[in-house]
Amino acid sequence: MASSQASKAPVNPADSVDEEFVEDMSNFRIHLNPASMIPDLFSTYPPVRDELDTDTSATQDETVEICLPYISGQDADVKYNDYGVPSLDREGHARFLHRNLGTLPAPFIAADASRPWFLFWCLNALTLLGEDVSGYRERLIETALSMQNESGGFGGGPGQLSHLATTYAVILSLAIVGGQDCYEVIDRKALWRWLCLLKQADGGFRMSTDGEEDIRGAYCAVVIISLLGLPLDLTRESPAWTSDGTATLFTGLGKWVRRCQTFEGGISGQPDAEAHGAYAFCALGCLSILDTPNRSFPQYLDVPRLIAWLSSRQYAPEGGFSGRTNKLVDGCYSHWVGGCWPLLEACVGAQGSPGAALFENASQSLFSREGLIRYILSCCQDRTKRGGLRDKPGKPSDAYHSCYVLSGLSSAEHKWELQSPSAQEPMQGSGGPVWRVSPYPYDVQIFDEADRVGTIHPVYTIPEGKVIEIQEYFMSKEGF
Ligand code: FPP
Ligand code: K
Ligand code: ZN
Repeated sequence: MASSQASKAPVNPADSVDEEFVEDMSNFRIHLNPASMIPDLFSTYPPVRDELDTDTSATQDETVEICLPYISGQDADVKYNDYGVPSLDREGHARFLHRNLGTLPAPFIAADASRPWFLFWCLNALTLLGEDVSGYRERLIETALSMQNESGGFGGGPGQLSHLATTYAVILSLAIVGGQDCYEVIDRKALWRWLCLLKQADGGFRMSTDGEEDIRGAYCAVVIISLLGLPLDLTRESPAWTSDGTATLFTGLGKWVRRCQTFEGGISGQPDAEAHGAYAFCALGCLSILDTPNRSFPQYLDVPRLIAWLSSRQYAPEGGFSGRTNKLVDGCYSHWVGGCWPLLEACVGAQGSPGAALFENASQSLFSREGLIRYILSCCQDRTKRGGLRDKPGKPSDAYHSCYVLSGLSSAEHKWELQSPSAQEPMQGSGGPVWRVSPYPYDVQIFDEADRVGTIHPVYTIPEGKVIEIQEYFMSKEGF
């Protein structure tokens, strides 16, 4: 083409075919492979590595080996954008999640007591993907009713003992789908009486009557109480009831949470145990409801040491978070650890607090959003027909990881700000500070706009509009 045109017109040297130049240009295209668009930090072996040979260092090395081809853009079957980042397979993941709400194969019998969790994980993940879940309303209501006990709370299935985790999962599911018919499933009076039985004299909550007392209980209980506007008064049957009548469902809870901060700076499931990222989120979520983060965090926690520990959870080159010291990166910690950052930013960056100057530059962050987004989009997607999101390459996708990987992606893509944090009232009810969300103001946005997922409330982890709707519904109701 070029040469025949060149013969009819005055010769422009730029039009002539230079074989050497063409050769160079094709080399140039090779240089433009995704790896060249990815910072060395995320595409090469780590500059510092543990040289003491232990099982821990060996599995860490193996994990880097497994993840590197994915994060450094080496997969010939994957289309990368200009930053070497693959796109989100929305359709594949949505299909996977809808299937997980259907009949599951026999091996899932082991997860029978976690059926409420499957409802929450799938409904929340689908909502993050922008899917309409209102079609599940009737089935959800029927299922939730079958799991509710007259003595209060929800079990994992019909005839199962009420448990705080399954109760939390059912209530969040009902809130996600929303509407009066969903809300009215909940027997709030029985639920309140049951929560009073779980509340302990030392301030914490058990997961079930006679069950273990841990920080999941502290988080799940305050989420339920504040979403449903339950009274804080204790029944006389509560182990935490005091004869002077002053103790409430919240009494001593902050102090109990404080007992879970460990020598490492992280938070453990109960006092004197090992710090874990999932429990850090429970602690911060709980304290964010008891009061605004800029008051409640420093009141009960050593915030700088917690930030140091949480920062150590992000690894390079993987880019994602681990759950605890000396353990491996895993997609679900994109939420459990990733979800701590907006809460901490609200604490450290609050107007008038000493750290506020840190956030004067709007795109300042306490963690590497780029690293997390690279890990999620490169390593956590099952790109086969199966779809769904996962812990890491080589692990099967599942509903749990789909929910928490997408939740973490949402947190990395958005900026949350707590407005008017100087209000004197606790966060429950109206008139308190309001969380506001906007797209994160990246200097350079490495993900495509089409891969922006929905937003979830940084404390309640479900779409923020759904939090307001259920709170307003019960606030406008007289009594139970
Ligand atoms: C260790 O698993 C995991 C834990 C000790 C905590 C798990 C808790 C949660 C995921 C969430 C709890 C929160 C609520 C609201 C119920 P592992 O040893 O398999 O993983 P690891 O090696 O990454 O630590
Ligand atoms: K894990
Ligand atoms: Zn995981």
